Amino acid sequence: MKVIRVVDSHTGGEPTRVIVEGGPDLGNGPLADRLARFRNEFDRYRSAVVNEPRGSDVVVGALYCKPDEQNKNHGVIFFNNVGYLGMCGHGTIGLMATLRHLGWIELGVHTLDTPVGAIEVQLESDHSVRLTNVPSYRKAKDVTVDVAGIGKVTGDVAWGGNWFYLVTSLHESLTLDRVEHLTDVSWKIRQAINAQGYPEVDHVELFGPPSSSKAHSRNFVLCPGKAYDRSPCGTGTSAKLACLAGDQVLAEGNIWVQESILGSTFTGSYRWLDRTAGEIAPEIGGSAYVTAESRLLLSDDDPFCWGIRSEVRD
Ligand code: PYC
Repeated sequence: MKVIRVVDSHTGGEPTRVIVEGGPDLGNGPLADRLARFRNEFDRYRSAVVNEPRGSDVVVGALYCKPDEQNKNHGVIFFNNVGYLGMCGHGTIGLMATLRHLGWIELGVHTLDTPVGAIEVQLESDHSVRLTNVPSYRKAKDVTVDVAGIGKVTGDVAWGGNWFYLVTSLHESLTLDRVEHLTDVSWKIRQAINAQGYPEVDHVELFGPPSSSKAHSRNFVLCPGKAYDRSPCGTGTSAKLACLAGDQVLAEGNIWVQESILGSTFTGSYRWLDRTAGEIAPEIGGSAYVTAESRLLLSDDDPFCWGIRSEVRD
């Protein structure tokens, strides 16, 4: 029997399950190499931790990699019901709250290695985190796609640690009772943008007016495995900030408050890294709360020991 120790948290309603002990041994090279090993040799651990019967499509997993002699920084690999994420904003906030809960880190600034680059994370209190994300940029502006049953949809393709299609032309009402419809629409949009020369896009984001007067925008974010993000999405907000910067809608240093479909918020701002290339350093702030500490039991005689592998439905 294998035992995996995990700590669960949520960030603006979106869950993160951090493996703190008993995960696969990926060695101690660069995080991108460790991710390749995870994917190629130990993928069943991903499924065992986040998929049913122990998890659900909504859970984002995080394999925490302790600093060691060779790697002085904390490290993390994020994953979900269908694969791996480059970076994860809500997951980073959840990870920091988890490490604080365990007494493994102090308040202050920490460097966190991810497969797509190192980020700087400031733990401001037991729950509150501010992170400077990987350099983010817009790859293509005003890309129009013809979406089956919907018609023409326009948006921007941008990187914020994951790839996003940020829809600008569609004005759906973003309320929780419409999640099934929003998922359906976003999934069709994802298929259309993937077919039209952007196969890398695995998140689709819709925008609408916020419900709070303190926020600037509300979003609905469809994740790669067809779950929707309960949080405002840290990497999605980073991609959005790159577009707002490029369009001169938000000035360097000014605050953008992004509201999720639940009404939870992240603050965002940015610093220019390269104006010509449209590259920014996004800063994202949010809070997370620990919800459970568990020991996952993996026994060989359990037919669903390694999780129910969910294929993405079409
Ligand atoms: O916060 O970056 C994020 C994120 C990505 C997928 C779910 N949450």
